[in-house]
Amino acid sequence: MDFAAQFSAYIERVERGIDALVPSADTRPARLHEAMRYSLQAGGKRLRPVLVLATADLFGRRHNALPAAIALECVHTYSLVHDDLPCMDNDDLRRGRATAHKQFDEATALLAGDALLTLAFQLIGHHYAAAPALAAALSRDLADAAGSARLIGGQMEDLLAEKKSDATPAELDFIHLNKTAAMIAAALVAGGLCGGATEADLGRLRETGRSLGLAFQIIDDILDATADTATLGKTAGKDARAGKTTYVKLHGLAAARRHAAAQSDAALASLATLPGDSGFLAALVRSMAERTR
Ligand code: GRG
Repeated sequence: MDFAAQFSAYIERVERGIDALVPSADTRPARLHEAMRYSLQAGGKRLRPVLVLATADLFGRRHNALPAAIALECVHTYSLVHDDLPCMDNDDLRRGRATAHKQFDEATALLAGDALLTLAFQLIGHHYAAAPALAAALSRDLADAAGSARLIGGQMEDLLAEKKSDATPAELDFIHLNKTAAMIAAALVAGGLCGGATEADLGRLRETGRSLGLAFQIIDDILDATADTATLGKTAGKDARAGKTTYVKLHGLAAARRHAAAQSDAALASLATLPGDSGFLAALVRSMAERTR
């Protein structure tokens, strides 16, 4: 199967998984479950759940990785819903649709985000109950990636950095590593855990996620500066308007592109140290380096 066909097959599994594993829209209270599904089913690139599934396949898929993949997408989507709220980034558009608080209201968006975060851990607890060591490792790793020192900590420092126009490269690295790379690394590790990867390979997956995450965020900054809102499905040009410190602002577009390419190459190099055929994951890294949204 070529990359595009394999990618579509993974995306289809993710979409079916979301439909099957997230409470139906008529579950009481319907408004809350509608809002959770609205944000999850708006599309998105599905990078994190596809990373979980493809990495589990690389290691032989010892356990069904789909619930873990949907758990990762739930945490990611909650972070987007909360990031869009008026008290944070205050955005009206996400994944080509009205943001959750615009479509519903602020309180519903806040609760839908809370519920998505909680659902992630429900999915892990329920679906891996027969493999308690795996359930514990998945929960621990996801909680670490999403917690106050990583995803939420990165978001906190990002908000603090917005209030000053002179954030340093080291501060920017902290933000990128925690706000973006932590969840990407967690996706690779969750796939490795479901596939039965060794500790050494889990370390290699973490290393891959760090580099892929940095590349992904630099490209996000480049796209914010160069692409249009319709293509991105979210408001473009926000960083420059807010005077935000980004790779593009600190180093210029050409250097930002070189940094992104170097990080993608580093991700490919660490992928190459893994056992088995990592061709699909390598093609995914390359497609993320070339993405236009
Ligand atoms: C509110 C705890 C909390 C965290 C918010 C995700 C986030 C942190 C902020 C959104 C803004 C941003 C640029 C985050 C960096 C990570 C990132 C590039 C997220 C967007 O991921 P994509 O492009 O989104 O994979 P889709 O919609 O395709 O899933």
